[in-house]
Amino acid sequence: MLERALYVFILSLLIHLSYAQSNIVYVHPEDDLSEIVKKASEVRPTERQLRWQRLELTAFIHFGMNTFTGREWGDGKTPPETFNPSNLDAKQWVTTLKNSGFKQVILTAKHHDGFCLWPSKYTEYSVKNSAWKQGRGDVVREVAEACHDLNVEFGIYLSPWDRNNPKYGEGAPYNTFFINQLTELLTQYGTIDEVWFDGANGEGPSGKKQEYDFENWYKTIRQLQPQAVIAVMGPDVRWVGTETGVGRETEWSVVPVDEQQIEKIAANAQQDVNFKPLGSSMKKDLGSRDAIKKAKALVWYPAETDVSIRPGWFYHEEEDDKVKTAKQLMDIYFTSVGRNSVLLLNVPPDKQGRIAASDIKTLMKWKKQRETLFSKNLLQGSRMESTGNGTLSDLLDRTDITAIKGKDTTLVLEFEFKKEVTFNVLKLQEDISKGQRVEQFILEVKQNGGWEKVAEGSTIGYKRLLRFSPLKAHQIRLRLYARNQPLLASMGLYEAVTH
Ligand code: FUL
Repeated sequence: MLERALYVFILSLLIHLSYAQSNIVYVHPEDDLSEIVKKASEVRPTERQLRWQRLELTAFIHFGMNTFTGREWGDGKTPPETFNPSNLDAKQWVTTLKNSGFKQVILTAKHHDGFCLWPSKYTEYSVKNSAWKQGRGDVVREVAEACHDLNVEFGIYLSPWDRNNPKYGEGAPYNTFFINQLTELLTQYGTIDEVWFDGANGEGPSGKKQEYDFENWYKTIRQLQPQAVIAVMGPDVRWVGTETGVGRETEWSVVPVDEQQIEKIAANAQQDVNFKPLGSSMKKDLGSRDAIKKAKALVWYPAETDVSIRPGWFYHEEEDDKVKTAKQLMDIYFTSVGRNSVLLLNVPPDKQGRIAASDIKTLMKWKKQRETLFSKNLLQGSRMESTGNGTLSDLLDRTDITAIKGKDTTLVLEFEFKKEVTFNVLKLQEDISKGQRVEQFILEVKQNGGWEKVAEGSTIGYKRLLRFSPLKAHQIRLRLYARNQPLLASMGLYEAVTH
């Protein structure tokens, strides 16, 4: 009898653990909203999603035939000899990006024109028939090696839309060709950390459109590089919905499972140069109570914000004076990383095969500004009182594991400073390894004996950054309201000096 009870207990514990730690949680028809909300708070990222989210800053490299033709979308007809960088230096790309704080680089191994930056066995349209290095070069290898040598993660962009390949539009033969190309990339270049598929699905050389076999492509990736996240036409990482660097203020990483369906993603994917996504990402909230109340299941599906440092994705000389300024990049940092998403910033090398001096200058200036801004956390040396469990030193030292845990679904922290502080930036981080929970946060300042609200927001997630006009205070208070016990990982108050 006792044995049976123990058996039932262990079994239910195991079921509970696997349920509680899952990346997907199913909703039953009889679940009421409070049950659904609780379930949402229990959805967790997979290991690969968590590793990816912690990167914060990732870089895109758009480089290829378009670099030499001045186009954004090539038609696949430009002769391969046209590709001829005079001084390609992949180490310079990766070093520049690493020095500016990027943790991962994604290279356009093949863009829509079908031109391959590696000598693929399955097409003649590649570097092997270019003038560069008499056809013996391999850009993918050079970038992969530079990344691995410099300890920067490496990802590939492989465009499903191929405007050169005659098989495109024929169904199975193209999908097999695509898997062959994927296999080359996933087996010949060491570890791949992200595979990026965009949704463009135009006509091929035969005038036909191709039906993509995403399922088998995903299987190939999981088999060959299980640690790689698949974005954004993929199950691990979601496109935020804009290409301006501006994400949602309310950004839930837990969303209804429908958001992950290929048909839905495809409807919002770019189809031609003038394409605008159907839903305005700025208005549409994906994970609030209202958005999840009718969900069949809830999944962890976090947002990635992609934007280029220049007007175009590829390098064009005439845009040398339109490189984003350090101030613009800082704004983007606040509206992407600071809104619970990972930034994917594109920095395209020029015709020589080098990142241009103008781009390096702005990247380094922005890096310095970030370092200066976050160098001094004003909460250091304050006295903290909290309704939860945890200490101030944990809150200041930790970045993404629980420092302070609420006793119920709320958490209130009060800070008293030795002398008045001036601040205009607030940083908050949740321990997302256990889910995303906070629905509302309020920052208050003590004034004339009472608390005055000075800033507020909805979601926190991995990281939330808010900027406001400078405030002076002797005492401040933070109030959190969550879907479950809040797990605050980190908090900071800073003073950004604006020039
Ligand atoms: C889009 C492409 O059409 C653009 O050229 C660019 O590569 C962007 C990142 O993805 O879908």
